[in-house]
Amino acid sequence: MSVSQSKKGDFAAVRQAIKALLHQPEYDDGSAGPVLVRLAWHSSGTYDINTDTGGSNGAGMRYEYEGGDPANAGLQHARVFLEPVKEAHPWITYSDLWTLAGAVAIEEAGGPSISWQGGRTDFVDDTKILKNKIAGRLPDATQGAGHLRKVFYRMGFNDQEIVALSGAHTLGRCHGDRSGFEGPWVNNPTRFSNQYFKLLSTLEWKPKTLPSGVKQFMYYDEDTETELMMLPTDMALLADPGFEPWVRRYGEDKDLFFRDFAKVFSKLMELGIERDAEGRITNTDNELGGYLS
Ligand code: HIF
Repeated sequence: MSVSQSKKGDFAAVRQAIKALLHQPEYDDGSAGPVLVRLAWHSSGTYDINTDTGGSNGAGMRYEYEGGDPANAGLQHARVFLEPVKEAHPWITYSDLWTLAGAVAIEEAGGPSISWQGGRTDFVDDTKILKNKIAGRLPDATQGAGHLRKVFYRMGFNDQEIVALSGAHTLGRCHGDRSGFEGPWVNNPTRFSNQYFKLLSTLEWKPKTLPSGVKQFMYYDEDTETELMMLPTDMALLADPGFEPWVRRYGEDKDLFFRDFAKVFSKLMELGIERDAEGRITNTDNELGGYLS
């Protein structure tokens, strides 16, 4: 057992520890932030409003059934970045740590402040993950608008919220050895902005088939000599009459995007969580429940 560097519930100390590891000169574009945002979202985005299963309680990706979901390929990098934080602050649950890391990464990349509350509990084994089949629930980037609606309506989001969330693809990049897709969406992928919407709605995107046979969309930016990319699901936002007006609005109005994004990302982190009036989680997932009370 390591000695805790903070008292139980001192999330400010954990925030500091997360901030301190974001700068990673040897990794990708120099920041661990984007992959931490992806970890936070994939840990929450399994929620199914109809069966009230999945969501950000549990940290089920530590177990093979959910961790080995092909949609989660590459997220071990994020978990490895965070392991020293867990060792230094062993009282925090993985489910709190992963969601908090996503929120901190967005804020530190210059994004809006994300309202975040703790208290999630971790599964002690994989029983619930196997019983509820918590895999295969995340979106497939080769699909179109119908698939996006199916997956995000299942989590309880509407069209405007789907588009607002999508702005997170300003951060980070695709990796051939993780998803099969390649490249960043924007020129400065460690800076949170509404650039994704601007580029999506104003540039001329061309289909491109990678040597592996994977199909994506590309734009070659001559100024920076960088090739930018969009996924088929990103392009689907532009082609759909319910999504497209929001793409344009967020491209034109950064403040509106930041406000709406903060709300919807916070909602994403709370999927599957029920709280009482004091903010304590009432649907804990194991006998370690309510660790803050
Ligand atoms: Fe992503 N996303 N995402 N995503 N995502 C990838 C990478 C990131 C989808 C597919 C992919 C959201 C929605 C969707 C981030 C954050 C969010 C990759 C590349 C794929 C294929 C993975 C790799 O190869 O490393 C699909 C189909 C989505 C439904 C629209 C969210 C809104 C945009 C919910 C979201 O927050 C982030 C950040 C990354 C970059 C990760 C990195 O390692 O840099």
